[in-house]
Amino acid sequence: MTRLSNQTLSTAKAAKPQYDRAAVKVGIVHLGPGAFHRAHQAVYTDDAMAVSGGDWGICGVSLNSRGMAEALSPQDGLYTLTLRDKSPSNRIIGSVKEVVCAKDDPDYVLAKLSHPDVSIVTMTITEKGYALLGNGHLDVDNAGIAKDVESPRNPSSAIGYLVEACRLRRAAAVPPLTLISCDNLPSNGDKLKTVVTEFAALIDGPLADYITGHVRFPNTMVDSITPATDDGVIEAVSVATGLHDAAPVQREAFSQWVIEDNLPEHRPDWEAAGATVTSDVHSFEMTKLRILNGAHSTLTYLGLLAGEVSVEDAISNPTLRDFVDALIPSETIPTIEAPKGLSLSGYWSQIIARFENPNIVHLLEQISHDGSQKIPARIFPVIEHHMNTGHVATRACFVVAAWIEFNRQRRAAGNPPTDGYLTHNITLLPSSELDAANYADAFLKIEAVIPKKLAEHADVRASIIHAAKAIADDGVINAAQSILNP
Ligand code: CS2
Repeated sequence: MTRLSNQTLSTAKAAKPQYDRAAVKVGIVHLGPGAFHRAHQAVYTDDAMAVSGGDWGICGVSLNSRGMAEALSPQDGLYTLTLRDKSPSNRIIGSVKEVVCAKDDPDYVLAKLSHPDVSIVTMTITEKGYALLGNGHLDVDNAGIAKDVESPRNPSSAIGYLVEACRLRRAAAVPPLTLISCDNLPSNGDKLKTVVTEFAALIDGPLADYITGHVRFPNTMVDSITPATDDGVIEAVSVATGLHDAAPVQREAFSQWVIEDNLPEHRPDWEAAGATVTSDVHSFEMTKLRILNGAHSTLTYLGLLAGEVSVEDAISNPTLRDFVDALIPSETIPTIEAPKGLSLSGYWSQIIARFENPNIVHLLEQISHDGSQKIPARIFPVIEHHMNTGHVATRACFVVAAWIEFNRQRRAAGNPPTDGYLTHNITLLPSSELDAANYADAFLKIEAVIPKKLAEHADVRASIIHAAKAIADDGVINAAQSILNP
């Protein structure tokens, strides 16, 4: 079958970029051009160029894997966005102009990052890409960071590249960058600023001052459910569009991007594409992380322990649904300061409907990865909030227990690890031969992951250990039912 590319684009049976793509220059570098970026920020940029123009082509940079460059280079960066909702639709996105693998050509990547046409770097490098310690500081012992601090002119980590790009721009008097984190972390821009400046301070004090004073780090909230692309999606896209696309992306129709109003004047017209620019990004991000992502992690660990496969399966399981629909209103929502005018119970109802979308198969396995980087943003703050008012959030504690028990059972069964941070800290991991209660007890001592205050709270600790034992002894469904109806 004919492949999607510049040459064949006109024959695609799908919506096409509505601007002169050939004339557009690269103005954005994106680190981590996986499915989420291409289904989200790249679509906003595509729409922004269609409405208001501008040289906002994207150069996607994969730090390690060649897969995306190999898939998209023969397609001139073009790919299909397939929206899976009541009325499915296909659209070719043109904003990504090129994709490169940094390992293959680091000089090219640094030249792009320091080019005067480029003024914005966006990134989806996942929670672990920030190399943050539980205490909010840069993990200088992280292997990638330690190597880049040793040899900062030849970076290989995302943070190393960003710092070197800032150095090159400062030295050549090229205007400073705006660095936009699009990962699911609370205060993602502030966290990015911390790790970038702490790294710079280790190698060059004045560079750290320049970054603090001149580089912008807006906080953002990103949202759109984007399951990984599989063969079924590739096949369906080729049937629908008449062209073979090796790297299409699928997502739900819903999409939201809230960006802190700390953007430069010269930038894509993302608002015209539906993004919200506001001073109040914090409440949006807290709402989304604790409700949507918190519910995702809940359904994931409980669901996988119960033998469910997808988010839709899990939300259709009566006990899991009752559990998450009790947890969010009773324990999560009371901890959130809602964005002005937003009803949190209405927001939660919409999310249940999104999870029920029958046109999307979102694998729990995908969401289960890197729990040690996700649970601290999604569930711990709920437990801590209630601790501060003298209560134990038993349902949220149950989610932590399910995550720990999932981890124990997976390891005991000899499955390969899917949590990079835990693997990195393997020496601290308790033996998976321990029984559930002793494993949970030992797991709660991993200081880099579990906040001390939480781990040392006798009632919270007891609640988590009790739940882990109940899950192991009675099965997750019975255990969840007894938490719901004590
Ligand atoms: C999910 C998110 O994989 C996960 O951890 O919770 O990717 C989620 O689908 C997105 O944040 C939705 O915007």
